[in-house]
Amino acid sequence: MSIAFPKLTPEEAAAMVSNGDIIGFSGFTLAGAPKAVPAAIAARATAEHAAGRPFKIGVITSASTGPSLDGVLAKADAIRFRTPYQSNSDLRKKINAGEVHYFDMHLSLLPQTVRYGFLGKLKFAIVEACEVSPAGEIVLTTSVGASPTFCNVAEKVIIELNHAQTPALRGFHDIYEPNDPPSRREIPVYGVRDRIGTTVVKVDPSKIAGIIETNETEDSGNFDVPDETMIRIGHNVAEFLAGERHRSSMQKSFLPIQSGVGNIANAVLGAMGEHPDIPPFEMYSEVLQDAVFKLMQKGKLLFASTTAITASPEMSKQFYANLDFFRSRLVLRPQEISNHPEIVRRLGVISINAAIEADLFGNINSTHVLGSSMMNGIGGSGDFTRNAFISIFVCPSLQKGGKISTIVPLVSHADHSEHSVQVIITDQGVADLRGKSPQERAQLIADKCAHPDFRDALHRYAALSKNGHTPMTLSKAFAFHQHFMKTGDMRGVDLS
Ligand code: 0RQ
Repeated sequence: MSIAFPKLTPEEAAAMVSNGDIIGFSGFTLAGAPKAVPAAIAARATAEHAAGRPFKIGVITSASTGPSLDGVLAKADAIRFRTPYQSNSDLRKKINAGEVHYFDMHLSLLPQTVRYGFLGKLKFAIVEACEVSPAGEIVLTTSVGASPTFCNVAEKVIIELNHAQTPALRGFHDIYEPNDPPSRREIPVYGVRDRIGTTVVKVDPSKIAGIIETNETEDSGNFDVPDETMIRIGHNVAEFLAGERHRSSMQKSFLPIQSGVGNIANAVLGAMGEHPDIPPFEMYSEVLQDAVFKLMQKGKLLFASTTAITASPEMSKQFYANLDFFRSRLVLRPQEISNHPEIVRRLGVISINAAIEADLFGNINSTHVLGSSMMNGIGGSGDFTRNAFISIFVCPSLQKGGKISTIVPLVSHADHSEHSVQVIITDQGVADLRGKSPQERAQLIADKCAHPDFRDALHRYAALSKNGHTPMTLSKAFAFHQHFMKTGDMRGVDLS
């Protein structure tokens, strides 16, 4: 392929970046992020700092990226602000030390927030591609995320053409951007498989500042082998959904599934695949992990819509070895479409996301440990939860060797309110909160979801409140957390 654009080294690309620039990078849950230019920007920051000059950039991505982007930039103190989602441990440390300004956003809203100009003017979009045409047609790699918007709004586009990614990825993507208000129309996705856009991102070729040719493998991780607790959570979810076919209007056809990131999500999907009463189904989700590809190979998953593919190295090998098989079974959409509330509600998506903690009323904390330490971010969990046919949260009843109860009187940070959360499932059981008052919810959640070590304490808490609609006692609402902060263990909490 002839390249009509300036060929740059990563260092030449990094030299174009100035202190204070805001950059939109491709990359969603490690998938499809540029790697060479971020490393060169980090080296540039280190050199500038050594020379006594300030150098920090605003970093907007689609979702989390790995050590090659968030990691190197965080370690080089090169990040002024960061949004919308992250999961890299080096960056997390800087965020929790107050050295990086991080703001956590619903992922479906990020592209329009950028287009509306709320985050400032993007100087560059830096995106990974597997093919670029002289006409400015870019074939993205393993994620779409917000890249079409970044390319659209940025002053200049820099492309990492990664030869480790095959151009045979062409055809997986479906690129579509809605108009902004007042010209916004409905988004015409009426079924999981509908394609409404183009296979390439089209940019004005004069905006392409240069191309960096690379040969870099994806940042990736492995999933833990599910332990006993995860297996029980997976079993409880699968049993609940199998039963739901008889309880609700889902009798005729099973509805599309959304599933979050991480080990628990992987285990839950695995369990759904094994359950004899769950028929082959479809997914309308934002990220596809290993379990999804296994379900497709088994014929249990018929089709998946997503914005990113986040597979382990072993599963990636299988994916690339069977591209034609997967091409006919999945579509990669922009996150604005994969997570769009309008479509989630229209399709009747069943959302399954993991929680850090849940309270007796059904409020969910997805993001913070002990109210103040950021873990990852809300990601797309809010996009799906608020609009789902049934919204489910899962978590183990205990964390940190039994010292922490994930079921607490009141969450220490609220991401999803009792009004959006319908079902909570732990290794202990299922609390179906639909149609339940706060008093009923508190009893159900303590009985069905809490670990026996904490059940009595939770009931004692609920019994403290003698008046009012919601069994809340403000002076004791954080007793579990306070006891942990004092003793390193929630067990033995005093509720007298
Ligand atoms: O800590 O890493 O030190 O072992 O949190 O927890 O149990 O391994 O579970 O990997 O599935 O992650 C909610 C974080 C769960 C994730 C969360 C500690 C725990 C462990 C990880 P270690 P597990 P998972 C789709 C939708 C928010 C975004 C979202 C997440 C580590 O699912 O980020 O859903 N979700 N997006 O020990 C102290 C507690 C804890 C706790 C967990 N109560 N107190 N530590 N941990 N609960 C994806 C996107 O939108 C991109």
